[in-house]
Amino acid sequence: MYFNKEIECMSRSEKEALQSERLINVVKRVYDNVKMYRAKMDAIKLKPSDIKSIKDIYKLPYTVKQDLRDSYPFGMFAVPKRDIVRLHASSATTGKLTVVGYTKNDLDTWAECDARALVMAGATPDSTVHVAYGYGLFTGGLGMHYGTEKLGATVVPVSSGNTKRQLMLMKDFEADILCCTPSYAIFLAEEMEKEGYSLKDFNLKAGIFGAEAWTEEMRKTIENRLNIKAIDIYGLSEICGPGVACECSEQTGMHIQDDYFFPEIISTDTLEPLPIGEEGELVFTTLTKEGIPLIRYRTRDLCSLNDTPCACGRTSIKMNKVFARSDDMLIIRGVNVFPSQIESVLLSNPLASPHYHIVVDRVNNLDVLEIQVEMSEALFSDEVKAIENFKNKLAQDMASAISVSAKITLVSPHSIERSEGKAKRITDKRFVK
Ligand code: DLL
Repeated sequence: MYFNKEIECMSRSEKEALQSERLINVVKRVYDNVKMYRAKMDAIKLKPSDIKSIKDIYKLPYTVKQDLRDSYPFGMFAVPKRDIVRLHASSATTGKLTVVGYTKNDLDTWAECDARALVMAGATPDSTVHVAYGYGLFTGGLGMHYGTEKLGATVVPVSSGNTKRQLMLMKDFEADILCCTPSYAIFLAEEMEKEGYSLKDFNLKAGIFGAEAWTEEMRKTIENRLNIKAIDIYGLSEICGPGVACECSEQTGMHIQDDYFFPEIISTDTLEPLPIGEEGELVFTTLTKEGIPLIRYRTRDLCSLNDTPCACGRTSIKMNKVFARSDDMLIIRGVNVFPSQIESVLLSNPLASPHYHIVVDRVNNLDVLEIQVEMSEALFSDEVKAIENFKNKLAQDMASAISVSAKITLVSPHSIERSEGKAKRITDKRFVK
């Protein structure tokens, strides 16, 4: 089933024609209305008329998060403020927030993306969709909310927090689709057990999980514990929010809504575009956005694209799972380590729980990596020898996967802080001294 078969199954050549027409148009609009783009294009002597098709996209300059910060709050808007009907902003650990503004058409496009995503995950107009992403300046809650309404399904706008009440509502309202971060899905599963529910009490079929990186091993863990299909959804507020891309039931990469968002992968070293299939930084150009159109926006997310035809019949290009943000890559004693590698090793061991925290420090000028892992209840009540064996095995597996030695610290069940939104899995003490 599709939400918009005509677009979702459009031939690649028709899609390319549509992308070309839209790119020509958006480049004209940003040149005429956004000072920063005019300056960037003038600096390289590029005129809007030089962009004749989507193939010319490589001529255009990149946009980075700092551009948005420098133009805080509304400097990159391409329409008068009166045409903006909603603002969102993404949290900043340092510096200013990045603010995005949507026109009525932008909101409609975004809802369309999430309606398509919901159908990909198996939702129908008869579904009840439990939205446990946060509502507010974060785009997760409202994005999935309007997508559900556009599909004509029933939305439960529960937002994040109050887990006991979430479980009660999920059961009583018979939600078949759950939307939240993957880390919160694990927490919900744990709380279900704790509160004495059985999986039979729920009507859940699928979960639409995103907003943070998660591994295939985490997917298996969630699918087993909740007995649902766990679907990956990707997005970022700068581009619109959740729904820029989403998996279908084949779970072989996320279909990018490439009639609206044109993807590229570039090398983080040379910034040159890379061929399909190679890993690098994901870059998006918004083809129809009015409020704050972005040209070749560098997302900092690392992944690869995949254009093998999908068994579901959708023709869009897909993105493979994001394995890291370039900002999250840890360099430990000169070796690049991605948190996702650590998660994969942990969750490949059936005795480990999906709760962990990574601590990096510098002791006597040497980087030290510690991985705090929660023991499962079964392991916790096991003999000391079994616990020792588990710890040694984990340390060995970790060293061969990430090529640096890590200190494994086993902690008691439920001692690592649970997250209701994006999980914070890393403390890097090296840069806070
Ligand atoms: O996290 C939007 C969203 C909400 C996506 C709900 C999916 C579901 P931001 O707060 O702007 O927006 O954060 C965007 O989160 O650049 C990625 O680093 C990360 N991210 C989002 N989805 C995924 C995913 C929302 N499926 C940033 N896998 C992005 C890996 C993801 N990382």
